[in-house]
Amino acid sequence: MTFFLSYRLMKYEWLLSFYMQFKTDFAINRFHYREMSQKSQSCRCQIGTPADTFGNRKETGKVPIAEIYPVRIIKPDLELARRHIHNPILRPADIKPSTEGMKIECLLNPGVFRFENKIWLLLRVAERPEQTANEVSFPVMTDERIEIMRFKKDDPDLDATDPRVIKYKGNHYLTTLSHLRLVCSNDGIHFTEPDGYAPIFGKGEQEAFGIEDCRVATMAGGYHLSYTKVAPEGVGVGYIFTRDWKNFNRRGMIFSPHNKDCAIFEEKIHDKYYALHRPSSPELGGNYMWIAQSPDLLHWGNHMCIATTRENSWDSARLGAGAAPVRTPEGWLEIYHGADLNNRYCLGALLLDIDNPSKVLARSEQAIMEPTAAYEKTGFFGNVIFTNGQLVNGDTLTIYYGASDEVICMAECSITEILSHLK
Ligand code: MAN
Repeated sequence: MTFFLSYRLMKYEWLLSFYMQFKTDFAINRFHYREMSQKSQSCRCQIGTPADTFGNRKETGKVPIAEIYPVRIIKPDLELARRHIHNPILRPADIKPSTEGMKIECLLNPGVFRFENKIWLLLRVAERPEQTANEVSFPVMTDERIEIMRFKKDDPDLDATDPRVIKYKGNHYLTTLSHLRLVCSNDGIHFTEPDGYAPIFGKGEQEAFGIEDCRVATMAGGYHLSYTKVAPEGVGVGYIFTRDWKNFNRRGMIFSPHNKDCAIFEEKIHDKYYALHRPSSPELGGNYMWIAQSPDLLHWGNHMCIATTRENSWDSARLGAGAAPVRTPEGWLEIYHGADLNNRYCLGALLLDIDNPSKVLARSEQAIMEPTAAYEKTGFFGNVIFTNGQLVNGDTLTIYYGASDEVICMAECSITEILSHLK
């Protein structure tokens, strides 16, 4: 239930979207790199509802009241990330649907790793049946089979104002079902699906609503996958181990609901494994980043909260880890996402003590990347930059990210530059 509360805030927004889009564009252009202190320069600029994201904007029938929260952006992002000119590097049309009758609506938030001298992405692929004028339909997994649920659009019990969630008579469903798909590349930009590597689908009741946002930690001996398991009973973190990407050892849920955004460190510290994770405690506390230790990657303890949301900031509503932290001479560098009350997702950085990563040495005040490109502002769920995969090559950090919950993009940063901004 708590999982769905997080979706509550962004309904009823599309009415003001054109006006707010104009305001945001205007603010960014006019005050770029300058101090801004006006209210409401940031807003959710999602254009539309589930039905209209792909072109049928007039069919919603409901004219909701906008809930746009005033958020003060003190300064625009630090402009530390250089977006690739070929962005988006992957779109839904570039990948084949997993099953006949399904349409890929979104490619999102890939895990990233090197394997057999290539760069690989483990994409989150979100599918549903082609939508029709009168019905909302979406898939769920039942007994390892995909079942399609359908509701009439004019059913008064249906609330489909959030592109990601369907609410019906007190029950919540996802509009799409996600699985994980492998693509690989020689240059990190042009990706294709290799033969012989099967998609990874949700399995069992705990993954009835799919599997999402998989981090890949590469350590001697293999690849450690931590991903979001989505079910009507709750959202938790699953763990899978593989050496060859053909045989998978599924080890079940390692962080129970409500929890997600689990990034496993790629080396042990004082003989213990470490992971960042994001439990949600909506009544007391919030959507904060925690750290935990484990002797074996399956049993986690010694939990500590290391970063909370910050009022009036780009990360005022929730935050969560990106990929595995990067070892640097100054400490562990973690690129994380933060969202404000309007569900605008940006990236920032944390620096953690190298010997005791529960100690935060520094945290970026401004975002290091925020949605400014057209493909980051508008899409299935606009104003989103979300990462859970990256590569390190010397001083270059290559960040792969989902933009607007619809397309895959890439940007590069200098680790030294990020560290110097954290001082
Ligand atoms: C959540 C997750 C992500 C998604 C963002 C933005 O944090 O479900 O997968 O990209 O929301 O919608």
